[in-house]
Amino acid sequence: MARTVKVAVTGAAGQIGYALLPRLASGEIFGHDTRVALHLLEITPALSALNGVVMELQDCAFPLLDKVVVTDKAEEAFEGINWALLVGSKPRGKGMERKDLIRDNGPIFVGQGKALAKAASDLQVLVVGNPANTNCLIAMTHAHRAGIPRERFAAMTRLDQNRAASQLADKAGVRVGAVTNMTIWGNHSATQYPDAENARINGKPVPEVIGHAAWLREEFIQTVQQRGAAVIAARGLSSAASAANAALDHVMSMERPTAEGDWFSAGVYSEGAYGIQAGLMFSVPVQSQGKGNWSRVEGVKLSDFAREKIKVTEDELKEEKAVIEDLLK
Ligand code: NAX
Repeated sequence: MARTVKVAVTGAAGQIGYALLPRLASGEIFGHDTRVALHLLEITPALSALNGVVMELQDCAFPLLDKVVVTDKAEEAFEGINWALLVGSKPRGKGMERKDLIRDNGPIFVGQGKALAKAASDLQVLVVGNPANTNCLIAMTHAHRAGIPRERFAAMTRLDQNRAASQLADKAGVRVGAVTNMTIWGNHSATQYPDAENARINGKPVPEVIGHAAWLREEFIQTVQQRGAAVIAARGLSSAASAANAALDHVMSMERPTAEGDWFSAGVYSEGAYGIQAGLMFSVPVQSQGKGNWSRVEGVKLSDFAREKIKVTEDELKEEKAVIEDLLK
């Protein structure tokens, strides 16, 4: 047995946690020669529910599941971890504005960002809890002060990528594996821009394969932007299995080299590429060289239409940042 990978999951008693933990422990993510230790963080009132989840994990009898740490203290949860999946945050309540949610959840990521100083030197972080991009910016800012490189942080837009690829495959009548180069630009929110112009189906540009320019520019984009709301309307609960699946896809994409010519989407720190304001966590196309080393894909061609859409989501991220500016100090 080569090694043990330590994975922290926050909000582990929540619905995404429930879908995430068995798959992490099963060996399918880090390989069948790697043990997995789970470091589970919850708020104190949810510890009892979390203990129930841990009982279920025991009852799965996963041969690769190493230690399980259950705690309500971030410093304890993050001790020696290689991966942090920051899922825990409060959901948006009835009548709550996005701004209120940002103010409510932002402080969680100040404390957790600082506590990440306890992690292993190869730490990688994925922020899932909403508003994911801005929460990620907060956590990254505080962790960076403790010496953790900014490029170890990403906000999750993989669910949006998967949703977009699936819509395109359905329209083209192909299997979803035929869709590559799927970029989500910007925020994990209803302003995101899913980029069909640069996506490919069986290696060919999507507009050539699908043809319906109006569908690609209107219905496709809106369907992807509103997919989370559509799932809530149908299920009465927000996406959980697909969100957990996307988080695991992100982890696997970072751990392994990206297939030649392809890329995936992640909300990463902007240094001004593509004219996007520096200092935002902005989803762009990235390629991994494996083991968490990744680079932004440069030179993707953007039409005037794309630039307009990207501006809208950039403006939203600037506004979100302005709302939590004090939490970055
Ligand atoms: P749940 O409400 O089922 O679970 C959240 C859990 O987080 C709860 O158990 C809660 O006790 C815990 N929690 C709250 N504050 C915490 C803290 N300070 N430290 C540790 N744990 C804490 O929500 P769930 O459906 O699991 O969703 C979790 C988050 O993912 C939400 O913010 C949700 O909006 C977000 N999502 C993000 C997605 C993305 O693509 N980036 C998609 C799915 C999902 O909507």
